[in-house]
Amino acid sequence: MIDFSLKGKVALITGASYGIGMAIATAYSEAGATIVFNDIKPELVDKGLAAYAEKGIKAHGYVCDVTNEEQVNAMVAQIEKEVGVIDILVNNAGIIKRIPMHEMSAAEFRQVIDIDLNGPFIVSKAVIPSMMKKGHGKIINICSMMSELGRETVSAYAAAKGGLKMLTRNIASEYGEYNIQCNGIGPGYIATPQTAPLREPQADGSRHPFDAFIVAKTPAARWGTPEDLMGPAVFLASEASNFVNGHVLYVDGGILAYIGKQPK
Ligand code: NAP
Ligand code: GCO
Repeated sequence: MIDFSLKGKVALITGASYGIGMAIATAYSEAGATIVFNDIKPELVDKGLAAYAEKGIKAHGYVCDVTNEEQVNAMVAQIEKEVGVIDILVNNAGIIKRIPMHEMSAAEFRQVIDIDLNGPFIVSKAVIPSMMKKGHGKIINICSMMSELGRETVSAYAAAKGGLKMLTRNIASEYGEYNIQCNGIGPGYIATPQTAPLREPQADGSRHPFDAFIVAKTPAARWGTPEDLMGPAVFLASEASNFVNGHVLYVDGGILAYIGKQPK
């Protein structure tokens, strides 16, 4: 019997007050897991808790900055006490800054690397010892198209998400023998607040050129939704993927397979 169930598991999804993180947490809850999430702002945690409650999910929310090792260690200890040992970690919290590289300050570059790459290192490091003791664990890093591709203005984000792909492979290499699987999900272009500026209609009501560009670039001919990530995230958190390790599963409607529309 193939086992996609997450019954009895405790899942921590970082930055999951809304967006992709919330969709993944909702899927995990539907598959039977107990949901724990954090966010950097208390008001977002409250908003997240209310949104989960509305869906009938009893989530546990914590205020914690993923770049702050002390806060992360304290949160993980508190979760272990109040909810249980974390079986599944999804490193979802992330930011993007769209600034041409020659105009970007080193401080701005560092901030993106800090949240999108150092954060997953810090949170993974905090949960791995208990996973090793328990004899199993799943770590899922939310990567990006930018783990593979570059584009104008996203140098820091691409550097961080490319690094996150390699951190994924390294965690898989280092802890596979403890029955810990670490994989990535590489979402394509997903309609969330993070990408809202790329979809904003023009002053004359016409489509944002980037919006039209993405639809043309995606064989599925549409933006993804957070719900598109639910099935792949459950697969990578479940026993069904126990021999999948160090892989990045791109959920991109086919973008990475496609050379682009040929000129008419
Ligand atoms: P989002 O809407 O911006 O959500 C990210 C969440 O992380 C927010 O709640 C954010 O809080 C939180 N966060 C930011 N910094 C944090 C910190 N230091 N500590 C804890 N939480 C923090 O993003 P999303 O679009 O749902 O994306 C989620 C993940 O998927 C990100 O890693 C993103 O890079 C990745 N991704 C997104 C897409 C896409 O097309 N949307 C595609 C590929 C990958 P604030 O609201 O306060 O910033
Ligand atoms: C951008 C986008 C992206 C996506 C995503 C793609 O400005 O190009 O925000 O980078 O959000 O990560 O997978």
